[in-house]
Amino acid sequence: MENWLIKRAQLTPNRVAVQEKGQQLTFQEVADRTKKIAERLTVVAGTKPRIALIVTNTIASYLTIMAVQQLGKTIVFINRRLSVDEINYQLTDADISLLITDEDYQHQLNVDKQLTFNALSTGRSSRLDLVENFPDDAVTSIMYTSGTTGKPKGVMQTFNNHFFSAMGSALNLGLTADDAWLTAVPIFHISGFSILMRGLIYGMRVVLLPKFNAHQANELLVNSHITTMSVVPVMLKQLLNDLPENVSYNSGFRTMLLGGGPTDRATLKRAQAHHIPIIQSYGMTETASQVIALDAEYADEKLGSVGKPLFPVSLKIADHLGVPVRMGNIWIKSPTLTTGYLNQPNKLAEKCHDGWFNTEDFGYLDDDGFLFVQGREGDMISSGGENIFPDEIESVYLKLSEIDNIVVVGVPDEQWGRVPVAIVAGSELSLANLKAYGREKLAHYKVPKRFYFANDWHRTASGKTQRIKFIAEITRLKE
Ligand code: S0N
Ligand code: AMP
Ligand code: MG
Ligand code: MG
Repeated sequence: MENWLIKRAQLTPNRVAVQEKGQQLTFQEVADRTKKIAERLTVVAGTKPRIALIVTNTIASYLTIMAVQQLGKTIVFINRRLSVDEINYQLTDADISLLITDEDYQHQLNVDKQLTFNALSTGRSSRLDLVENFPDDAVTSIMYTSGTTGKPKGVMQTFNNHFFSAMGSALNLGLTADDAWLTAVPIFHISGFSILMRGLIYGMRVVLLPKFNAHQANELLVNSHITTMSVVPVMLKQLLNDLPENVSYNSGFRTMLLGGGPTDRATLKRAQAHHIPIIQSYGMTETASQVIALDAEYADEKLGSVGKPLFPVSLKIADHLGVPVRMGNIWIKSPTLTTGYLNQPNKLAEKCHDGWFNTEDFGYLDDDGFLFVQGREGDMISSGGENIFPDEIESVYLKLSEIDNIVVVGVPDEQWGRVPVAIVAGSELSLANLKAYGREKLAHYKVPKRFYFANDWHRTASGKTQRIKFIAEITRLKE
């Protein structure tokens, strides 16, 4: 395909591409500024094929993302909430020599060069011919996800993945020339980055919110022309709590795209009472965002369902081996499916069978073919749209000499959906130390919200911790 940004600037040069607070840029302006940043990057980027970014939802971040694409290099998105150790692991795995961050990011990391976005607007630059094409199968972005076993894996996303994702979404949600998509989900996650790619492909205005704040978002949704917004369940709840009874969103608002984790029916009902047009969706980093979504027509009738596969996508419910069953794993076949995990050539194949990808989520289809998600295989905890794997937390804590045993489980939480709590055994354990250690070594949202001290440790005959017994006991243990 032709270079999307150049193509866009040719087709609709004067349309607004991106907006943040009072500032906005047209597609032509984005193309011009991006070229300048890319020319500066040619001097500092070095020869490695990938550049890492720690971004917030700002125009400076947006332009740098565009510039890395224009250089023909792969963007490695780093979740800014991670601890220094966690980030260094990803920088090493992705073989990064240049990391670009905003001014607010204060940590020094294991890279040859760490620059700020602002530093790219000055300094020596070199003339550059921008890439002519965005090759279909070139990897343009990488985002890390954790798993039940081992360290986080870099999910590789190609131009083709993003293109088909944008197409599938448009064919479901529709598209008009005056669409404007409010982007409060982080652009380092696929929930946010997919909006930037849709913006380029559709010629659509992207409105960036640097920090999610329900009141501020509601003000924009009520008083300005926003047609669409992406949210995870915790954001929707906060928006509903902040929205007065008799106030509704601007008349052009047509889609609240909800995904990233399960939503309770009470919240969906509250949204209906406020006449917020919710589109429930289901997707993941590996599928370059939503692959299943509920058509607005069925919002009432199929409340609680995440809908049907988007036009380019196929779905089946099957057992581990891919044999269809009534209730079981959710399997997806889609042109948006990742081409693989960085440095782990066999990992994707292990999850695939006959071209189908096993999401490791559970679900069933009702008689009309609507998907209901029932949960997830293994121990993953979904907290406010971030995935947490107990294994990762346990192995970090086991490095502490005071800890003999630890088990981390997810418990329901009114705000975040689920949160991790830990049951520990050891000597001279102090709650304050355990918390402080976690906050240093782990992303804050992964630090167990509560610690319970156990006297007896449940093991199987072979010596394995019996997680299930601890879950049953959790309410009886002493904090
Ligand atoms: C909800 C968010 C915005 C909350 O963050 P906030 O308010 O900025 O928090 P802070 O002020 O920084 O911190 C306050 C305290 O809260 C803790 N905290 C923050 N986040 C979490 C969390 N998730 N869980 C638990 N605790 C959290 C902080 O640690 C801090 O605590 P203390 O005071 O103790 O230090 C933020 O969490 C957020 O942005 N969440 C959304 C992330 C997201 O987008 N996930 C989706 C990932 N999945 C996908 O992208 C696939 C699906 C998809 O593409 C999609 C999803 C949604 C909509 C559309 C799509 C699509 O298909 O297009
Ligand atoms: P991530 O890998 O961060 O993109 O998270 C994707 C995971 O979030 C999926 O595999 C599901 O477990 C979960 N998820 C996403 N959307 C939904 C939804 N609508 N309902 C329930 N779980 C969801
Ligand atoms: Mg994730
Ligand atoms: Mg130890």
